[in-house]
Amino acid sequence: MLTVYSDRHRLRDAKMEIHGGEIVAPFECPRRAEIILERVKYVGLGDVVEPKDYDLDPVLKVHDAGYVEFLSTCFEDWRAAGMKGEAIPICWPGRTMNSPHIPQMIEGKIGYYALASETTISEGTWEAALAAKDVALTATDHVLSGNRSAFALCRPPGHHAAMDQFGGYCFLNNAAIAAQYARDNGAARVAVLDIDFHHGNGTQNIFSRRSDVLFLSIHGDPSHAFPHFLGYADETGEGEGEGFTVNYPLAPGTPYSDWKKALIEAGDRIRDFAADLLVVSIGVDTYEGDPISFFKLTSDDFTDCGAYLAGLDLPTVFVMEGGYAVEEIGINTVNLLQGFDGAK
Ligand code: SP5
Ligand code: ZN
Repeated sequence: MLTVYSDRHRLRDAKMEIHGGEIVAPFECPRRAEIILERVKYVGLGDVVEPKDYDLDPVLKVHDAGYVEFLSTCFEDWRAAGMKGEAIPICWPGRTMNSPHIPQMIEGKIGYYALASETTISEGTWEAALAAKDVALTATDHVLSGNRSAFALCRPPGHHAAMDQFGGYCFLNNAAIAAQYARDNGAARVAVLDIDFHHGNGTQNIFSRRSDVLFLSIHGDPSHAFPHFLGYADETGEGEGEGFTVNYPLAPGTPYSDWKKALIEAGDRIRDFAADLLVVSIGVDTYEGDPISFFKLTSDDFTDCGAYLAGLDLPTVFVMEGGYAVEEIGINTVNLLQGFDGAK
């Protein structure tokens, strides 16, 4: 399998995250991508290529223009306002102040465009996010041109990024950008299967009103896990999109045997949908050793999952999302990809 990778991910190197009431070093760190790349090379998964450059058009098909403008200027605006640290929201339009006005001052603006406060916008974040979308688009082009699969080693991740909100370590929704790009370049029906531990609230937000993109997510029950406010089983899509959003929230402690039942149900839905192309939001924070999650998958389970996905027999783009057991992230991610390749 081809891997698409860019060194520019290193430009996303935030110094802080709010976790458990403390300021800690971010779980989502540059070493994650380095370790995955090392493992890709070590096992000889396939060629590793740099991404091509794409402009903002594919981004603006799924994200709001004001949001994109905000992301591209946030850090400099923050510094210009005299702020010393990384840009971080402290106040946002919560349930009791749901006004449509977008504040001009960066502290208000960042609150408007944020869905969580653990994630800062640091110097270089925008450049890294742009590179990650190039990685996802290059991998998608590889599959659209007739190859069976490709691995987009994206960093920062994307699936929490909504049409006009960032958070959960995500800024641009790489998987949604890839899915939309596939729609615009020959694939009539695209399925996005999100197997990161966390619900893909951003991807759901982007496609919930559409019937041409099927979104499915297997994740920690939001009643117990981030992102807390989306990902319940009764969210099934809206309007035209009714029936094209499918959520599998699973309980704390879920082992692979139960997780796989949800995977098989999701696979059946993808078959019924008759997708032309599959985008897999691959997170390995479902691993038993993950520091912020609560599923119990083992490293071998990822291999089995990859083999199952190969059985869906679809052109497949893997887009990297989460996984915070950093020392094992390479083994777990590449096991899944090798499981897919081995089952051909
Ligand atoms: C892409 C991705 O995986 N993003 C995840 C963002 C999660 N950020 C908030 C994590 C809060 C974890 N709280 C865990 C409490 C464990 N005792
Ligand atoms: Zn996650």
